[in-house]
Amino acid sequence: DEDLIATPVGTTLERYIMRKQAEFPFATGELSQLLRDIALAGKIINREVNRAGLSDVTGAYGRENVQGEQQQRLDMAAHIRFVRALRNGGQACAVLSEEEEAIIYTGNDQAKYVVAMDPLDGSSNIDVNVPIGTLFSIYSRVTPVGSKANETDFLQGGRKQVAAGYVLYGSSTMLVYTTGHGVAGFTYEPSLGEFFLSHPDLRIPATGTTFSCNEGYWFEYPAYVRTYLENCKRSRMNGRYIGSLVADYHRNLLTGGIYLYPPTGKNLDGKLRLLYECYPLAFLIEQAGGAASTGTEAVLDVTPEHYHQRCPLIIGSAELVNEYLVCAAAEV
Ligand code: AHM
Ligand code: MG
Repeated sequence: DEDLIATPVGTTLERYIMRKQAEFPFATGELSQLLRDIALAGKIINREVNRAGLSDVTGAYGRENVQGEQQQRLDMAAHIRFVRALRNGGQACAVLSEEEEAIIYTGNDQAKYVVAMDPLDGSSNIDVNVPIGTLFSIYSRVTPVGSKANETDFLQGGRKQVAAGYVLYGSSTMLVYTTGHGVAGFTYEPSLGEFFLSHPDLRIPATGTTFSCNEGYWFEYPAYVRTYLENCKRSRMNGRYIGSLVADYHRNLLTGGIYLYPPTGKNLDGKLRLLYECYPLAFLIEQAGGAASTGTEAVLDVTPEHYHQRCPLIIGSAELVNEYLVCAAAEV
């Protein structure tokens, strides 16, 4: 029977990137190569994530393994892998990572791009076998090629991103990205070691029935946030919160819904980081027809001031985000 022997046929990420590049006659291929490097890093991290449960056997991350060597925590290992892949790939001159305070120079001063990333987000979920993700955001540098990159390259603002995306290590591993011409999703076929195009043009439904928020902070939330959440419950929406940003975002992207990390009494800017968590997802959601807001402005319009700055994130189906904004405006 044909179906039984069918292997996944279709467009590989490689072929897709080549095809897209051909649509832009003046493209030099450097961004394409950078995306390939990121995909490779994603595959390597995927391999580590998949055997994370064995870390107790071989020496837990952050502890010594049987050979008495210090094992890296998995999020730190992902950081190292990523930086190495970008350094070897040659297309990024500097990298900003959640795992390190300062920017990291790759030594490729001739390269055109800088990359901000969270190499492994949702680290508290690693030990309990819950989906985790990698987030990335890419800018063309504004400093001259050949010089050392600096903070002006990273603090350009969300609207200046040239590409952004994530890898989700879930029940299957997926790479989702945009270069500002819609959003494409690829699913990893581990036995072939390839990402295949599985979601050619991802669009988020205009509305949905899922809200994702940590209600444990209920008493920390401003009154309008509680009003909004009560409205969600009154209209019998489903509460779904994994506590892994990429996974919560991805589910809502496919089915329609809203993810909220609002301000709390203690953290007026919430918890999530602007440059490598909020900006890339905001770019993706706008490209997918949805919205991302802080409650007062579009996330992509927030002025970046420093590398690890935080930002409230209300993101998902446009109609749901608008309803939140109505609650926020009524409060003032
Ligand atoms: P991390 O970067 O330290 O892993 O934190 C980010 C994670 C997100 O993946 C998730 O959405 C959020 O923190 C959950 O936070 P909380 O436990 O406060 O609900
Ligand atoms: Mg993070």
